[in-house]
Amino acid sequence: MSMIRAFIALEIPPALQNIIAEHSAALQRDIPHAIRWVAAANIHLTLKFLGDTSPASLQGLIHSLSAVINQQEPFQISIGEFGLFPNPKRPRVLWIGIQAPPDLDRLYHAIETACARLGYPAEEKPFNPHLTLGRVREEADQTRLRPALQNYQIGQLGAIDVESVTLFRSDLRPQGPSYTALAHIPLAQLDS
Ligand code: 2AM
Repeated sequence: MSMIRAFIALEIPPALQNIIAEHSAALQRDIPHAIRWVAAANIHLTLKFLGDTSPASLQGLIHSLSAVINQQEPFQISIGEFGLFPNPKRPRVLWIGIQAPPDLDRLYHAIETACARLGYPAEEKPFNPHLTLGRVREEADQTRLRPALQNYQIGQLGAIDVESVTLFRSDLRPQGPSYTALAHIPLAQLDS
């Protein structure tokens, strides 16, 4: 049975994806060819990269995730400001930051623990929530890239109500990855 490349993420509403894409397009005019940009519809906040997962294990995975995600109350996050991995001197990944209450960290750790119980390797790096905008090409001229990124101000872009977590399937294709939502797992329902 062929494996599914899976990951768990928060979806970004299309209106915000489009605002982000406008910034990518503006930067692209300044630094053409330097960055492989993430398609607007593919921008998300990764919580856990699972990698190869057997289709037979998906129902169990969704069940275990639901049990912990259902315990968390909805919350709001804001997005804005640039960041660079691993450092601004030699950037490899360009991202937009997340401003979030401790709820996001709690959600992340609950998912990490549920996945560890199912045998997925624990993440070694500390959680650094971000939205990847693009990845710097090997051949990019860093002397042009750095000032362009440092001079471009992105500011605050908006807020997102986090009410569910999405399990995604990723299919790698020559023209770029294709992401398909396999399940939307809701946070706790608030009494109205
Ligand atoms: P990102 O959030 O930094 O972009 C789907 O591949 C998502 O899982 C990507 O958005 C990616 O990171 C994240 N991811 C984390 N670890 C990964 C890995 N080892 N291989 C591929 N993607 C990974």
